[in-house]
Amino acid sequence: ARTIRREDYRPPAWFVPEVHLDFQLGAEQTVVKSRLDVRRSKSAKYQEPLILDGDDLLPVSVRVDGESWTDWTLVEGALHLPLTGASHIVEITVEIDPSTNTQLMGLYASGGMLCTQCEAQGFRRITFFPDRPDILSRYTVRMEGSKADYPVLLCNGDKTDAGDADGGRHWAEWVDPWPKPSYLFALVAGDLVANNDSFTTRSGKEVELNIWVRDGDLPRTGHAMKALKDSMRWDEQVYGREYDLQLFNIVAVSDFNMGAMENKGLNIFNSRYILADPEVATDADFDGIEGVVAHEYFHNWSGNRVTCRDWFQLSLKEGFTVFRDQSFSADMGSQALKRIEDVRILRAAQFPEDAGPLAHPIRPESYQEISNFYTATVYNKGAEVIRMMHSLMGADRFRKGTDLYFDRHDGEAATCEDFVVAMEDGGDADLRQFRSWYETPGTPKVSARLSHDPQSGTATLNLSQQVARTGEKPEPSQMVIPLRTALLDPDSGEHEGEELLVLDKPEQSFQFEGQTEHPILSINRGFSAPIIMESSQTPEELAFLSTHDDDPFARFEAMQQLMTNYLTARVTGTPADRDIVLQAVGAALSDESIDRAFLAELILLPSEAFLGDQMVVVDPEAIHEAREKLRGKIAVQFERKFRRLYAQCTPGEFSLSAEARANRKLRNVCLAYIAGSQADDAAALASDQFADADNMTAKQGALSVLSHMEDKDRGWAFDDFYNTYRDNALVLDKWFTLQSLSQRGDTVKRVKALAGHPDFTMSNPNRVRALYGSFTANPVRFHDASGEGYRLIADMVIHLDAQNPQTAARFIPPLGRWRRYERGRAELMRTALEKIAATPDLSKDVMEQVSKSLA
Ligand code: BAL
Ligand code: ZN
Repeated sequence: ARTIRREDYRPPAWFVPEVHLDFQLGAEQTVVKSRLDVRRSKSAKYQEPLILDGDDLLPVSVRVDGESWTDWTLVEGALHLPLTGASHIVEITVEIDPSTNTQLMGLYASGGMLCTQCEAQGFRRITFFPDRPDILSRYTVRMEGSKADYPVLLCNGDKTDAGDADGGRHWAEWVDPWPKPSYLFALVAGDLVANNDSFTTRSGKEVELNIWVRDGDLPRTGHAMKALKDSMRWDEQVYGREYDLQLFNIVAVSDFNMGAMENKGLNIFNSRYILADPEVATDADFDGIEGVVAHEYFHNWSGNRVTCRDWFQLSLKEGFTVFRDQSFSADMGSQALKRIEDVRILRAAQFPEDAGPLAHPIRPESYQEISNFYTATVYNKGAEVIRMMHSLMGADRFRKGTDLYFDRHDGEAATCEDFVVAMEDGGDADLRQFRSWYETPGTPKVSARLSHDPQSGTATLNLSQQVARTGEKPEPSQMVIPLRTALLDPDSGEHEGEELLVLDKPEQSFQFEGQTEHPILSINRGFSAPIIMESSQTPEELAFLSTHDDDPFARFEAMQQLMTNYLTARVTGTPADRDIVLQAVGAALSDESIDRAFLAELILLPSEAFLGDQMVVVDPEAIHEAREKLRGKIAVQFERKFRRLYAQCTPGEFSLSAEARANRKLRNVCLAYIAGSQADDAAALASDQFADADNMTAKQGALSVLSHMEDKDRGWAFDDFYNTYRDNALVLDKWFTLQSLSQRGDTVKRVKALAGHPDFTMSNPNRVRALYGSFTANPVRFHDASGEGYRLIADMVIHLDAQNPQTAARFIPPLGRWRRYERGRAELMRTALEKIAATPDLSKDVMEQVSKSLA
């Protein structure tokens, strides 16, 4: 496959200021007629042909300036037209078949409706077009289809006209006044009902809001609607951004590769990020909806009004928008809990990516298939980079920077560099060296050593940074690393204020006067930089921080580090002090002042995957054993405490209040610990919770605990769950997920059996992720020493690739990290990758990931 490089960017030779599209819709055949007003760029070389991208298209007819036109060629799917004038009208007709579009890119059928997904390069599967984000066009769309099958016809912008047509058909015309790139085009035709509401913007404009779903789903749209209105208000207050159309539509779709899509005025969502009520959705599901609704809404400015010049700039809109949605969710709920969650995701998804064969900078230098770069690096590390700018500049200057960015680039396709320059100009900042975050892959490591001179009362903090060497850059860059730091009094835990230390050299020291005693170092508070901190803190210091630090994230982090140090030592057979871990957990459990949701986070052990990431050579079984042993010990030691807390957290009337949610969360954590103590009544306790639950958080928590138990204990609950929710696809996904995550020795066999279950289908990405994605997130079973898990995933990828390459390629990274594992597993993982690589007709998506993983 061809490699596309950032440095090869060339401005377009032709622009398309106006587009008219006419859709004659049908599930098996849709006729698309386009009328493009094309203008040669003044800077384009004379006689550059007009090149219109196409993927799997054949022109039925081509006309130029009203005349039939046969002088065209197809080159790698694209239509080349040798045109000589400065402007032309090009009219093209194509026919497409949405019903056989299993890639879910372009126009496809899902559950009786027709919908689109165009980002990144799906529009070229609908019609011939210069399908690149720096071509901004005004779209006028006429769509016509069967009134019975598609009573609702939606497109971007505002509906300008509608009417009936012959043969039981009807039509609608939509105009989007805002010029946009083709990846933001969207169309939906289906039998849908709307949750209809409105929002008045700060300048007094009334916006109609609709969330479109299938008939029975209407009662589950309230939370998404609230999230939408909260987002609209928040973006006005925090970024000064107002909505810019009369209408904002959201449509929920069952079959969707991504979480959702920010098409102008017509967001299309994976239904899992819209539909919720307490019976079917967990508290985490509610949060996911709030975050994704906000994310897509925020794209209206960071992505749509200011878009990307090319796909190398993807983090321009994604990193920034993730930062915006994270800040929003923190403002709606708890800053501390949100930060813990965000860092957990970063460490689970991004750090491993950055340490493996698919590492790339947040602004990649090259790609073969852009779909492979919708990564945790571009999104989540991208958000961390914006967050660091926010920390370095402070909220006011940051806002001045973003104001200038939106003003200066409104209606343009911009670059990451444009963003940084606007932040510098608007926020009066010098980000010269900071730019290395955009070009450097790998997670920087920072080591911190604090020494103390009692004579002078001076504490000295020695910091150094190490950036991973990579093939692409000869010299590692020095990063600008903002570290929120405090020195805690070793007796009281108090401090005289936090400082923002900026590490921007290979080595640096910072002095603190007036320290009569050796203070305790609290560094990278709030996870102010996305780095790996290597501080040689003693278990005593970590335990101290875990009880005394006034920064909740730092407190959580200290406990995690304490547990991690103990566990990694045990895995490698090094002696380590368990009592101090137990004491720290005990102290947390006895601390009456801690919020219950925070306590639940504080006493959770680091995940097996995270522990593996800390090891030089990963042995998943040894990690599992060590972790289970500590879990069992904590459970037994504090069993009475867990039981008391469990009883105290017994829910009253269901509510989404912070307090009720905290109770549900801590109750589930306690239940898991009680089960970990091997108590005789654990199965009964979990079964009772399952049977009595009036909400999915409690139900899923109980089922998760049962999932690891024997059939006699768990069987009935899984059957009951299945029979109750078999008609609700999103809940049934949980049924698959929980079985895939079971630690039981027969999980691989069970996953194989479930693949043959009548409710399993490879054509629904949510279902595929529920069964197989969850399985790869179950380290001890996916990494079964037999290699059975690897073969299962390899065979599934080969099968899925023929149907949906984008989703198939997402399963390569878990195998791609083979070099990190002990020799036996590494060999088996590599063999699985080689089997995939040897498959004929692999997609570009899978091929790129596999070949990079084997290189
Ligand atoms: N733009 C793709 C989906 C999202 O990040 O919102
Ligand atoms: Zn996004």
